[in-house]
Amino acid sequence: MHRDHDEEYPVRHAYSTPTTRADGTRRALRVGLGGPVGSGKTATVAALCRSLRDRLSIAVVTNDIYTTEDAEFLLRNAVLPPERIAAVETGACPHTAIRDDISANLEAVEDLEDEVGPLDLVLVESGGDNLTATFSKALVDAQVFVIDVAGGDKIPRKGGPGVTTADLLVVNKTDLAPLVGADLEVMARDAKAQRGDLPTLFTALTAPDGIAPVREWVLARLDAWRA
Ligand SMILES: Nc1nc2c(ncn2[C@@H]2O[C@H](COP(=O)(O)OP(=O)(O)O)[C@@H](O)[C@H]2O)c(=O)[nH]1
Ligand SMILES: [Mg+2]
Repeated sequence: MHRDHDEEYPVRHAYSTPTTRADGTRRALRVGLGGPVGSGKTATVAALCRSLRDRLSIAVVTNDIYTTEDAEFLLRNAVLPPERIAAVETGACPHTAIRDDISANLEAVEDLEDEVGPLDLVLVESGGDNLTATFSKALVDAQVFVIDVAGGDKIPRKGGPGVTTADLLVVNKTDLAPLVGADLEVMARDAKAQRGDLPTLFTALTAPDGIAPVREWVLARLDAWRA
């Protein structure tokens, strides 16, 4: 490092992409979903699509390291028409593709907007990652971090950028809490200590309309986005 002159680093991805499209219309709200493998990110994406697709125009971008498995799951379960689902194969650390070199993801989002027309909501699912995964602000407008009770009730306490800074923390699979001895009150208390005023929601996607709390949060973000 040179001490004899001030270095000016380019400010990479520290800004949000423009909120309007080339034709002047407002672009979709982009929401990123991150979190460990198996916590329920794809299940959350699927449930959100099912419960919002009749009132919103939605598209999804999935990230997998070596496969397009999550996109195939969403296609197989017909949560959206196929032209609304795009898969990015990251081939490397999943967080690189959502935080550092976001070009493949940004291109996928922009292609969807161009190809299926004006969208209200784009969901970007990260490849399963560890507790450090965060999205670039140039890729998404808001991020959701999904953990589950089966990973142990210690996870919120362990912190990390996903848990501490995500716009929404989702603690999923509460139906399993009694089976794995997870104390939801401890998880809520630790999450509060890590996150201050940022919201934490508990879900069981196995329950009827178990996605409801997350859906309401997304709709509130969308209202704020449109305002
Ligand atoms: N018991 C239970 N299982 C769930 C819940 N949500 C997701 N799963 C299951 O957990 C597994 C991993 O979910 P998935 O969405 O693929 O996780 P991802 O790797 O984060 O995308 C799947 O078998 C889901 O059916 C839940 O709330 N309760
Ligand atoms: Mg997944």
